[in-house]
Amino acid sequence: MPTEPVSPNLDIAPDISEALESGQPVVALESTIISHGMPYPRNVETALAVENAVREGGAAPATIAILGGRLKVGLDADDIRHLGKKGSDVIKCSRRDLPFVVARKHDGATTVAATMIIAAMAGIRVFATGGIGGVHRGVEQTLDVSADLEELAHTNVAVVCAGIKSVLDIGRTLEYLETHGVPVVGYQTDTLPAFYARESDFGVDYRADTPADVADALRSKWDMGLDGGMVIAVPVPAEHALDREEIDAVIDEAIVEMQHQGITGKDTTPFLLARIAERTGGRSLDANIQLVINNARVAAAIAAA
Ligand code: PSU
Ligand code: MN
Repeated sequence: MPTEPVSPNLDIAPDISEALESGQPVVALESTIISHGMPYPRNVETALAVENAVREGGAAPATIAILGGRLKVGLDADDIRHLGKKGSDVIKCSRRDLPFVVARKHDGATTVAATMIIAAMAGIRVFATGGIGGVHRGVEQTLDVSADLEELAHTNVAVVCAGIKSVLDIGRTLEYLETHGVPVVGYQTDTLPAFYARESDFGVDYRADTPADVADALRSKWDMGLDGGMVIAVPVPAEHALDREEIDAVIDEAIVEMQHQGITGKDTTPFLLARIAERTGGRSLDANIQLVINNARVAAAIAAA
């Protein structure tokens, strides 16, 4: 297994370092989904429920964030409440934000990219979230490509998510991942899930039906020295899925509104998530919560395998 440079600013919670030292399964969880991805107090309830789902799956949950400039691996409930209450007053941190947030001893919520970096430092290989960033629609004008993709290209952490949201340009996101050698795996599906909806118009590179199947491929990848992550795409449970045409129409409207308001850069994903939740009367938020909990269960099983 690869080793990563370890920062002097890294704090691993005692239960997590014990689990890692004794070879017990650990699942990393991100914090931008708490502060920027969902409204208070459901963000806090969800983060705690996701940790429980990991525990029920037989793994230790390590929620990751930056508190007072320390890279925290494993938060307690008070830390999670703090991030959930502060919401978008916490700095959304991707790779480029880490130097200043750490040096200035600020609080930061970690995106998929930053969570992968810190998880890798701690030696955690499996990470569960809702959605990853990708190539945005309109990339021809904006060049908006999430740093999450670049991190997946280099950092040795598997990301269990609910596929790729149609907020993004799904086809171009897949092309980018292919170029960078990141396998996109359908968990018990041949079709790439589209977050709120169980299906997109795209297939996956490989289908895996069991946690062991995924774990074997990860081991093989890293044993060969092929650095980088893997996307494990899990469809939202059928009873919580939204209708594809309906959600796509809502997303189209939200994107037009975002362009009118001149929202760009790191504010785009939080804006779109909030607007979509508003326009669906909260149904997108319900789906989002259920899919993250489901991903946490799958990630725990992969980590155990
Ligand atoms: N997708 C979601 N919820 C989220 C995010 C994405 O459904 O909370 C967050 C994740 O933290 C992801 C980040 O890493 O947004 C991507 O932001 P950007 O597109 O600015 O890279
Ligand atoms: Mn972006």
